[in-house]
Amino acid sequence: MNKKKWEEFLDPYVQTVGELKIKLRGVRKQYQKKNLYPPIEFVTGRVKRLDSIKEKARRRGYKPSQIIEMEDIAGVRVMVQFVENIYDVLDILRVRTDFEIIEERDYINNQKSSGYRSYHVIIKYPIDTIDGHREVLAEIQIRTLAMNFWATIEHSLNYKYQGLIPLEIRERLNVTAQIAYALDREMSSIREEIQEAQLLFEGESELPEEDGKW
Ligand code: 0O2
Ligand code: 0O2
Repeated sequence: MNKKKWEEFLDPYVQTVGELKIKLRGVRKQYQKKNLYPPIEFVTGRVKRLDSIKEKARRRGYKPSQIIEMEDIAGVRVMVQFVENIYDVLDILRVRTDFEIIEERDYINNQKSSGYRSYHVIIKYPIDTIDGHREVLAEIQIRTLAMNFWATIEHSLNYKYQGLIPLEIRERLNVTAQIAYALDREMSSIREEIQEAQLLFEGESELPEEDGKW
């Protein structure tokens, strides 16, 4: 495929990521407006890089026509403060009617051997373009801030060492994965205390000024 064809192929995925980011950020805003604790901390998204798509297609032995079967070309990441919030976000996703969940991968209870933890939800997302209606696959990753910190660092190291991280660093990464897990557990144990404090803080900062000026 030439550059223009790839761009055309990726356009629906760009649209999907954009729409999902707006919708999920909207969920956070709705909680804030009601002065409720938002289970979503922040949302990011990306369309998979071309070299990464090609590498994965090669690894999986895909023919060009099978690339649309790849689940994570469109990817959205939902960061949460506490492990419990991952399940709140899942509850929110499961009742939505604007996409269909086709698979869930629980790397929270089934941590990967690398130490990676996250909850992945694969969806079929309908989009309308001037070429008509179609459905694209997208992956929503839900993780705590601690899981995100660890995964971001590990991802950069994997990139640097092209998947062959030296043993000593790998061992240290395993230790940090355990520490991130312990941090999540400790934070969960004082969750109610923290949430109450955050709501008080948010509530105060959002009080309108008397005359709308500083
Ligand atoms: P605010 O007011 O900063 O919260 P875009 O789609 O253009 O808005 P883009 O290019 O996708 O954003 O950026 P990216 O890198 O995906 O980041 C999206 C949002 O996540 C931004 O918020 C960042 O501030 C927020 N973000 C990224 N990393 C962190 C983090 O470590 N902690 C927190 N709390 N937020 C983070 P917005 O939407 O610009 O608004
Ligand atoms: P990118 O484009 O760099 O973000 P596979 O890709 O075949 O290994 P699979 O089974 O297709 O994995 O899908 P999976 O595991 O549900 O999701 C793959 C994505 O999950 C990865 O995207 C990462 O974002 C994340 N991920 C999975 N395992 C790990 C891990 O051990 N460490 C880190 N840091 N992230 C992981 P890519 O491939 O990195 O794509």
